[in-house]
Amino acid sequence: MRQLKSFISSVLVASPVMPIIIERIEKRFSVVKLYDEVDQNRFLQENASHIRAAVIGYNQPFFNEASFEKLPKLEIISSFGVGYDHVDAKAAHKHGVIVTNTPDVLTDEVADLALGLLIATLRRIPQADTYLRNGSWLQKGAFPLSDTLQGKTMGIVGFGRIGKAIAKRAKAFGIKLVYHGRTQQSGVKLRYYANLVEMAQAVDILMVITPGGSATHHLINAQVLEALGQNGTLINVARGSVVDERALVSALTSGRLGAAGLDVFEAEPYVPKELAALPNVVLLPHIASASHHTRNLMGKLVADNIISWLSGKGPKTPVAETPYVKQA
Ligand code: NAP
Ligand code: 8YV
Repeated sequence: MRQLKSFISSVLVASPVMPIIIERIEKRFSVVKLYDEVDQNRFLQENASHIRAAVIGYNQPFFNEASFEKLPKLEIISSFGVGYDHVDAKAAHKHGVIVTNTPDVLTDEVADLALGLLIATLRRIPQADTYLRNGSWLQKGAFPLSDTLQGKTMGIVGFGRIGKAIAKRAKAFGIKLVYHGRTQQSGVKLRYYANLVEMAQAVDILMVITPGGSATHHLINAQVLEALGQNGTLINVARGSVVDERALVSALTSGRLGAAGLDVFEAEPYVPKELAALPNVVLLPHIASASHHTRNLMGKLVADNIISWLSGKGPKTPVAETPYVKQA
């Protein structure tokens, strides 16, 4: 069993992450890769006294109440991605641990993809590509006419950083916009709907971009999908948990909902085969932030949160549940 030197502050990496993160931290601090250890529990027991910081990737539910008990010297968890529903941030706060995420650096990339997915879904771009490649254009003639962006009203569910960046782009396409969130935002001129079902009734498109977690679990349920209706389109770039997937499959299969474009799913990377078999959906493997440019910025911010903290300068982007209070 490898024993770390006692005077070193170590950064724990629970599961594989982008190399740029480790390379950046390793220049200043000692990094321990838990995933390389055969007996991980024993390794943690023997080295817990040196581990002050941890890096965690998306959807790696390592940090819960039990892991905080195992790491009494832990001060900060730097999580990859803006969404951090895979980390129990309230438990972290209780144990005096700061959690950081990667806001802002991915906002434009995700908003670009959301618009791309919307256009692909309405104009059936992937289906048209398949139609050409499989010889249907030659055999059957022109691809069937599609739906349009023109004259549409879109309701944004979650009008935060990314929601606003999506709105900016959608406005340029001439789409009318309204929004829903838990509270009406001052200074926002768009119509606000406190009631999601009422908004779904009033729009052609629902664009979902809230955080995941228990507060938004199945926010888009059968009633909301019913209200969106047979000519309605659902786009989800938030978290799979926000949409009741069974209700969605049922609405799409029966024709009670027009179409859907999905970047996220309830049990990733599993995607229900009923969804994959439908002709009126566009499915993406959680790629909204997945460009070299943006993922590198996210990785750099993950590392910089740790470096800044261990250098005594505080975290760069702490989440709301674990605010940083500078010691006097
Ligand atoms: P943000 O700035 O915090 O915005 C989140 C918005 O959601 C806020 O306007 C908030 O408004 C609203 N909201 C929160 N809880 C809600 C609830 N229970 N019901 C209705 N609205 C609620 O976050 P962001 O940077 O825009 O990111 C949003 C989310 O997008 C992330 O948390 C992540 O899950 C997802 N995301 C996905 C990808 C991807 O690859 N597909 C990439 C990046 C982000 P109120 O507080 O007023 O309710
Ligand atoms: C990433 C995301 O795809 O930031 C988020 O919340 O969902 C995405 O940017 C995710 O972190 C997976 O690497």
